Amino acid sequence: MLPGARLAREAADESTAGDPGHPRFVAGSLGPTNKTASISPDVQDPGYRDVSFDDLVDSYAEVACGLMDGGAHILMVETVFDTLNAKAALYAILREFDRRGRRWPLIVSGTVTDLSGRTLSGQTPTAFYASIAHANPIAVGLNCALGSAQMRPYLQEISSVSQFPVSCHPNAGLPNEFGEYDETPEIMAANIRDYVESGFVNMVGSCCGSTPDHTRAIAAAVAGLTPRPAAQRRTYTLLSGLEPLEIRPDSNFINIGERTNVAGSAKFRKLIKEDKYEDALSVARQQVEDGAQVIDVNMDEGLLDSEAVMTRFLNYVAAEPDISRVPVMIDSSKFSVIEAGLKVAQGKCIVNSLSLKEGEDEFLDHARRVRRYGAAVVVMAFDEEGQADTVERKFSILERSVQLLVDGAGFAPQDIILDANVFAVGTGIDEHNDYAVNFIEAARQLKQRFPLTHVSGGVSNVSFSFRGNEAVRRAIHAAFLYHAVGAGMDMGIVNAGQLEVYEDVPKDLLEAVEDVVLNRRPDATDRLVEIAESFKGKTKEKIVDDAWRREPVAMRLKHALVSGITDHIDEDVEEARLEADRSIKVIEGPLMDGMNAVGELFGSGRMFLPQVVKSARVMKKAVARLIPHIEAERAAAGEAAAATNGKIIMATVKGDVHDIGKNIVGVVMGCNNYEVIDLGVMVPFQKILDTAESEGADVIGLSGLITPSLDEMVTVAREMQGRGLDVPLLIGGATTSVAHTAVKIDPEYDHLVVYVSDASRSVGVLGQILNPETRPAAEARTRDEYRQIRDARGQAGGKSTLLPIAGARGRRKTFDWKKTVCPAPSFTGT
Ligand code: THG
Repeated sequence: MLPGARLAREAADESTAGDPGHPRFVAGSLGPTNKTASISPDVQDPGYRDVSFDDLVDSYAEVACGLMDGGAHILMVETVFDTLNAKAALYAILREFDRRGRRWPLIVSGTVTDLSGRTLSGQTPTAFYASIAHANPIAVGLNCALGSAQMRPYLQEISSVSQFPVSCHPNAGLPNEFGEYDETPEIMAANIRDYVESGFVNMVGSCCGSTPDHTRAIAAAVAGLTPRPAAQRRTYTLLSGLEPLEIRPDSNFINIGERTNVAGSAKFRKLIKEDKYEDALSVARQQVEDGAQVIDVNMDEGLLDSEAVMTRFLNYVAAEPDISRVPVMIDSSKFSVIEAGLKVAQGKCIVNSLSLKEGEDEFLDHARRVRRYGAAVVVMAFDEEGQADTVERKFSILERSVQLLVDGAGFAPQDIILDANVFAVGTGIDEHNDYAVNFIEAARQLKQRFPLTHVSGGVSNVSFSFRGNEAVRRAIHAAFLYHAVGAGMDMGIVNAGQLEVYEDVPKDLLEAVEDVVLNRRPDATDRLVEIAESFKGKTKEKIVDDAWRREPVAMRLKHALVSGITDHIDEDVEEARLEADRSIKVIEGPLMDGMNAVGELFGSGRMFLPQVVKSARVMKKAVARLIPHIEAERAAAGEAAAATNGKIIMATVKGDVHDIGKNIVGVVMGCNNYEVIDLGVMVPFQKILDTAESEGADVIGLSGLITPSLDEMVTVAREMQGRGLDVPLLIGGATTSVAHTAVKIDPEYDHLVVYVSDASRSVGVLGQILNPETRPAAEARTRDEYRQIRDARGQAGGKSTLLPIAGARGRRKTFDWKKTVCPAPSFTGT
């Protein structure tokens, strides 16, 4: 029992007793924790995680129990910056509800952290919604990070997709440069009133920087307004990776990429067995580029530790935004492997598959567990007797499965995908001749009986007997899909990018293929085998878009960094190195330009965090390639060797526990060959300074997220001065700002102090201040800038000084329209 919950409950009950017309409720909060389950903090290893799903489930279970036992009326999973953390919280909570046989009302509230309009871990608002909707909350919404004005577009998005009531509790503005919140109760109340009037929200409140006066003003502003109208229950499937995938009745056939399957691709199997995960990712990327809207991942192979390999590969996938934007289908015949996969994917996944082969009890047990992870599910047409090959058995097994899933495990019909078993035809065995026909007929009946449910199958299975003859296999797939999709099949596991258009199949081949698929004549297989030879080897290869490869090398390096492509980095770096007079110039020149472009794009919201981390890894590869040359050149010039570019001590200051941003900065710096000594969180200044001295640090970096950290940073700067240190001091973190750095921190320390706005900038700054050639200019520029900021604000108060209104108007920009030539638009209208 948590005493906090108990105290809140007592206060609420007392307050309600005094005013029975307005009952008070206690919402027990479960925060995001200070670790992220979706991002690797280790430079060397994108597959590594600081915290596991199971760890998170354990601690969330403890908190949830404490809150429920303490008397909280509602549980609230809030400030979700990484949806995988939230899914662990929901897993713990839903499991506890099942154990107690009772539900508490739930609220789930996400956080859009920057201008990219995504969560920190890279999900769009709708993708986030898809990942948590299984918890059936009484409200879903957004809180923190943004002020009431900035939150508008994201709330609008949540409101447009949510079948649940929508909540919002923004900050009182973004913290200003001194960590204060500028939105007055009036401003905030007016913005929130607008959300209600626009029909976006049902529940309102406020987060960081708000006061009881804000709450009062917000309550008054919305009193008597009509909340957002109740939304209809969603009936369309909504899956997600970093981005949502909605499947509507008018959606075209959904392609699920089959190649990331150790049993279905010799190439993929080899790469996984040889531990070549980076290369294995390219198989996944190719599928997505070729149009797969979901990727099927299967690691079932006798000699592999399938659970471990599934975990590791999906962790790698999570670090690749161009792959992880699509949902994952976790394919295994072993439930423990499926669970391992579910524990590492933040999106709404598909489990492939469950079946009745071990009976109803196990089926239901697995189904209920899948529900707690929030995944959709594929059911195969198997039962206690084995796999179904007749239409009747396919239909009756799958019908029974749907009933169990809906009534027994609480699945929505649109979260169920029926697989009526695609078996190979053209095998020469007469009993197999109707396999495709039976699938097609079962698809028709199933889609009619369960219109919201999907019908799927493994398309490449059907052509197994023509292995080795790609042209004929593709023709069989085209014909099979044409008829099955016409009957009601709306998803399929396919070799994305190698689907042939039905109309394009040569007519003679098509006829022979359809004879087999539709079992139109007894000698169909013989006839197809006869003509098959003549089509062998006739497949079109597709063209890849590699125009960027023809740009000059500096542009190629920039493109690789911005797009996170490592494929050609070695050869490009080598080319740039041969053009440069010293290898170090490649880093200082084109590579740094590329990282600056990344910083620019992130700052303006056109890149999001996982993409930045990926760029840093490309940088790491490039730098690693250059290091031996840089060393050799240094030695030849008689300069001392440097193992790294410099040693950085980093710490979250005393009083503050937040370190996710700092960890990311650490990754980015590490990728750029800086040695990072991370002292962790809540670090007193003594420890920071002692370590800096004993380690001979080149730079100290301070981080903090909450307002009191700003004062603590001033203290650290003052102590650095006191001890006579002279290393540069970097300042970063959510509430820090260039103005606070210039006005409050910089004056405390005679040596260089630099504000760094985000992780993507850290390398550019370090590069300039640690290079003796660029240091003087960079230092002069920074000092100059900070002096100007101080002057503009007046040393004393630190606040900006405002001109009187007349003075401000006197500065108005005037246009002389007579002298200005306005170009005429080339057309008018829309
Ligand atoms: N239903 C469901 N899941 C499934 C299947 C299904 N998962 C696995 C499988 N069937 C679908 N995936 C594949 C993947 C590859 C192939 C067939 C089905 C395939 N591969 C080539 C072969 O074996 O000839 C391999 C060629 C190569 O090595 O490159 O055909 O039915 N729910």
